[in-house]
Order: sequence, then C-alpha cells, then structure tokens
Amino acid sequence: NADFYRIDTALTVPQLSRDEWQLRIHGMVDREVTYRFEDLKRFEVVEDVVTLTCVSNPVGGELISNAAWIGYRVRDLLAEAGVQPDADMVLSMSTDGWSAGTPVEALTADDALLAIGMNGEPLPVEHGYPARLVVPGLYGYVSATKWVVDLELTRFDRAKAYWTQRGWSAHGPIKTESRIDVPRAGQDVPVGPVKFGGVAWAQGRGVRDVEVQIGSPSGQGDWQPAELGASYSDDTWRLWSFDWYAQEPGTHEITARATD
Ligand SMILES: Nc1nc2c(c(=O)[nH]1)N[C@H]1C(S)=C(S)[C@@H](COP(=O)(O)O)O[C@H]1N2
Ligand SMILES: [Mo]
Repeated sequence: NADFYRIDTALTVPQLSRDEWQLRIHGMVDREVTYRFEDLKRFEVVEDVVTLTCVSNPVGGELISNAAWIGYRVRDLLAEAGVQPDADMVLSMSTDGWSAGTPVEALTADDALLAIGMNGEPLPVEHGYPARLVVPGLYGYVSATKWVVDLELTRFDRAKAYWTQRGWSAHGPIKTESRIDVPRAGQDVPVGPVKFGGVAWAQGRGVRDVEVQIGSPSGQGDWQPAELGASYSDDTWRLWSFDWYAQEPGTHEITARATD
C-alpha cells in the first residue's frame, strides 16, 4: 500500500474515525438514508482486484496502481434509498469538500465499491480511511472519492464536481494504455538477450494484445507480439514481457502498444 500512487488536493490528510464517519445518501431518492460505519455490517462483503488510474498519468508514468479492494457494493447501499429513474449522476463528496460526479450506471454496476480495505488491511489514511469509492473503468477524478461522506443523486445537467468546475470533462472513462517498466529509459544494456517488461490496461474491456516495436540506428522494426501474463479480470492491468537480443550498438527506441 505504501507504493500505491497517491493523488489528491488535501494539503493535510483528513483524519476521520470509523465512529465519526457517516455516509448520507440524498437528492433524487425515494427516502434519505444515513449509514454509520457499523450499519455496513449487514451488507455483503466483496473484494475486487481493480487497477486505479489518474487522468494526469503521463505516458509511461506512475499514477496507476493495482490493489485488492474490500468493501460493499454501492448498489446495495443505494437500493435502500431508492434511486429515482431520472437521476443520472451521483455527486460524491469527501469530508474535505472535494467532489466527483459519477454516472449512476457505473456506480450501480456489480463491481463499484465503497471500499474500506486495501490489500488485506484497513484503508490507509492517505487512501481514504475509513471509506472511499472505487469504480472500475473510470479515472479517479470522476469516481474514486476518498474520505467519502455524502452521495447526492442528481443529474449531469444540474451539478458539477470539483474538477468539472475547473474545466475537466464530466465523463472520464480510462483509455487503453501500456507502459514499459524494464529496462528503464536511458539504461545501458549489454550485448545479448534482454527482457522487456511492463503493464497494460483497459479497465472494463480487458487487454487482448500488447505489441512492441524496436527502433534502432538502422531503422524501425516491425510490431511484434509480446507475451501476456494472466488476467485477473478486465478491470486489472496485465503484465507483459518481450524477449529481445541486443546486437546493434547505439540508442534504441522501444515502443509498446496495447489493444483492448
Ligand atoms: N477526497 C478526495 N478524493 C480523491 C481525490 C481528491 O483530491 N480528494 N483525488 C481523486 C483522484 S484525481 C485520483 S486519481 C484518485 C487517487 O486515489 P489514490 O490517491 O488512492 O491513488 O483519488 C481520487 N479521490
Ligand atoms: Mo486523478
């Protein structure tokens, strides 16, 4: 968990105990509901392995991580409030005032969680203790509210969340991407066999292929298939590797691409 990327606007991390925590569900619902932490016990516990990504992750960047999230289906929590049919957005609010706008459809999918645990431990404070949202397939800024205390059922044509007020798109589906982790950029490799490796992701769709192209002083190579690691689910990244033989001296440019 200490290696999981962290992105938020919090200069000091909100400290909220499980006893203080409440989740209010209101807006376009049949009846308002407020859950205390102990109320959650009556819902089914689920664990999903989900790769979370930041929209600000640059190509090859590190603002992406994979974790086993433990929690409750948001759908079950919303069901007791009764979502009205013309609500199409859930405005989720953190205790520090940050907010995200998520399609009702995505939040009522089977794998959208109110997470209270991460990789077998209580959610770390930096990652939203005591509870946060995890919605596979959507960038964090439109879905992954940490220290979440409030869910308002509303509409995209009525409400704007923190980053949409600042000009970011109201919808943020994660794009298919791949990353080269080894060797690192600029690294020297000796003549002989070299193994390339990295990760590729297409949450919600799954990765079908990863291909690698090697550019050398004598020109661009063809796209060649990489080897894919096991797939836990369509919502998680896949490891890939590629065996190459370093022969020609000089700078080589390695490019990877993924197909969902
Ligand atoms: N309260 C709060 N939740 C937040 C944010 C934030 O600024 N404040 N940032 C979001 C963004 S942009 C991302 S990418 C994810 C990152 O989650 P992590 O820090 O656990 O990796 O959290 C989301 N949840
Ligand atoms: Mo983000």
